[in-house]
Parts: sequence; structure tokens; C-alpha cells
Amino acid sequence: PQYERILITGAAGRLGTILRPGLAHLASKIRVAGRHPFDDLCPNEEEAVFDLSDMDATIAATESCDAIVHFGGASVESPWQTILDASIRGSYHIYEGARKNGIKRIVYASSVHAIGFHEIEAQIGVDAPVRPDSLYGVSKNFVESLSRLYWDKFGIESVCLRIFSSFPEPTDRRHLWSYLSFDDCVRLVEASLTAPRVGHTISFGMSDNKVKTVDNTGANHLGYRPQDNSEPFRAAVEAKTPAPDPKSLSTRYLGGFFCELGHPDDE
Ligand code: 15L
Repeated sequence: PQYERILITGAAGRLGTILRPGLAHLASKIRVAGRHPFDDLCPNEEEAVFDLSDMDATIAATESCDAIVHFGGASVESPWQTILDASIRGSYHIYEGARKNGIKRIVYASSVHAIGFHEIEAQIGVDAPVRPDSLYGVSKNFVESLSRLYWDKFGIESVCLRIFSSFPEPTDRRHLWSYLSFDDCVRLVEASLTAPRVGHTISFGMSDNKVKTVDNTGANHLGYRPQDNSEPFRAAVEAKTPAPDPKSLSTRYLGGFFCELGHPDDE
């Protein structure tokens, strides 16, 4: 395999769970990281149980890895303290681990919510200014920026994947353009790990859906070829969901309903 040991953070999460078998052929060992012990370790896996907010534990977990697939941290809008500890401080600890332990490449689960307040018809590319739609999105902006520094200054390559909606299948109208199938998600992360040179790359993450809301040509050098699309689900989704109001925030903007959420600490 291309890699000796890949660390996957968030390995117990929705996407971490599918990346474990999906990336297995790329490394002799997969180190799966989570906050709780795993009860389903495969022979090619070893576990690292820690909290990303713990700097020493996080740095220790990166030892003797040659790539990191960083999918840990908050996965939706969350209270500031969670965003700060798990996503901002946690990702800083990951990058420090990479710097101290000589890790060459990191694939990071960024999100559409890093640029969620761009309008759909703007057809933005990967180099559009960031427009986060939530504190969650701001934490994605932070890590995209941190990873750029660690490339420019310390030579650690990163691919920041602005994943749209990766679920077993599309369930609402937005998903008809934002869907990333699980298999395509694995293809995207694999391309990010195996492309000869990525430097600091930002890529959108979606399947080959018919309706396209962003322009991903800036990430062509990854060689990602989506094989799936949302069309097989269209009729069922349209039958069970109301026609969208074109003026509502969640229809106008890439971030969808995240654009309508209040401040997470106002409860
Ligand atoms: C995300 O970033 C979330 O992790 C996911 O749960 C979905 O809400 C997704 O965005 C989306 O916008 O569909």
C-alpha cells in the first residue's frame, strides 16, 4: 500500500465509519480515533481513544502516521464551547501533531457551510471568498486557513473537502443538488490521498448531480471522478416534499437551512 499508517479522526462518525473499510487498501494499518473504545476493530486497524481538545493526547495519536484523514470535531452547528474545543482547538492539535511528527498530508472534512452564504446562482469556484453560515462554518474557515499556513510555512500538504450532503440517500430537495453518495465520498478521499501533488487544495464534495451549483474545476488535479448522482431519487423526493419557495434563505443559499439557524448559544 501507498501508506504505512493512516490516522482517521471521527472514525466512529457517519463518514468515518464508511472511510474505515473504504480506505483500508491504501495503508498497512488504519489507526481509528474516537472518544470511546471501538468494539468492531478489524485486523488492519488499531484504536486511539482520546478527546481532540486534549493537546498531548492528540499529538501522541499522530505519532508514526504518514497521513491523517481528519473527520473529527463537531459535525453540525453547535454551542461555541463545543466548536472551540472540538473543532478549532482540536484541529490545531492535529496540525501540531502533523508538524511535530513529520506527517506529509492531511485530508480535512471541511463543509459547504464554510461558504454557505453564497447564492446558488453565483456558481462560485473553490477560490471564492469564504462566507460561513454558522459558527460551525467559521470553524471550517479556521482550519482551511490553518492548513494553508501549515503548507506555506511547514510544507504539510492538505486537501480541504467542502463536503455538501453525504448521507445514505437524498431526502430533501436541496439534496438533489448537494448529495454526495458514500461511495463517491470514499472516492474523493482516496483521490485526495493518492494524487501526486496537492499542495493546499480546496475541493467541493458532491456526486455528479444533474443540477450543479458550484464550479469545482480548481480541484481537477485530484482526479476525483464521481460515479453516482441524485437522479434515481428525484421522483420520490419531489413527491414527499413541498415545492421550494425561491425567496427563502434556505433555497437561495448554498448552506440551506443552516442560513436560518439562530445563534447556537441563545436557548
Ligand atoms: C454538514 O456539514 C453536516 O455535517 C451534515 O450533517 C449536513 O447538514 C450537511 O452539512 C448539509 O449541509 O447537508
